[in-house]
Amino acid sequence: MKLLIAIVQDADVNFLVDALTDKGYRITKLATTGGFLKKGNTTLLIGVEEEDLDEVLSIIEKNCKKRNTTTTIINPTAESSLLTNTVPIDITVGGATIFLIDVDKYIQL
Ligand code: 2BA
Repeated sequence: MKLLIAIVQDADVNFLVDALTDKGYRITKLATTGGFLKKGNTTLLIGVEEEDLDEVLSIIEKNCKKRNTTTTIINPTAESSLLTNTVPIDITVGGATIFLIDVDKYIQL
């Protein structure tokens, strides 16, 4: 068994969770915050048998969209870090960031 940790955008999560649970996959949903944007996102823990991994990854890919957003960062060329020295940058968020971990044991008591 593998533990798939998927960080997805809040806008995608309801469709994704429905698509996965409709297929019988079990999910734990955590409310999380991205370190860079400091905005809410969602982390899903999905325990999945190896033979189902490709299907789960494909469902995630279908339901998680890339989106462009703008944020501001401190201008690296500015001499001080005052707020007036911030510059806007365009970034693309998503579709999904996925960590795949081998599970030693899966126990339900
Ligand atoms: P955030 O940390 O809020 O990052 C949001 C987006 O900002 C990222 O999208 C990326 O496009 C950009 N970004 C992040 N760090 C950056 C940096 N140092 N310089 C320039 N741009 C930067 P994604 O890559 O799609 O990541 C979406 C969310 O997935 C992240 O939200 C974070 O919560 C998580 N994540 C991504 N990579 C991770 C990692 N290696 N470890 C832990 N969490 C990760």
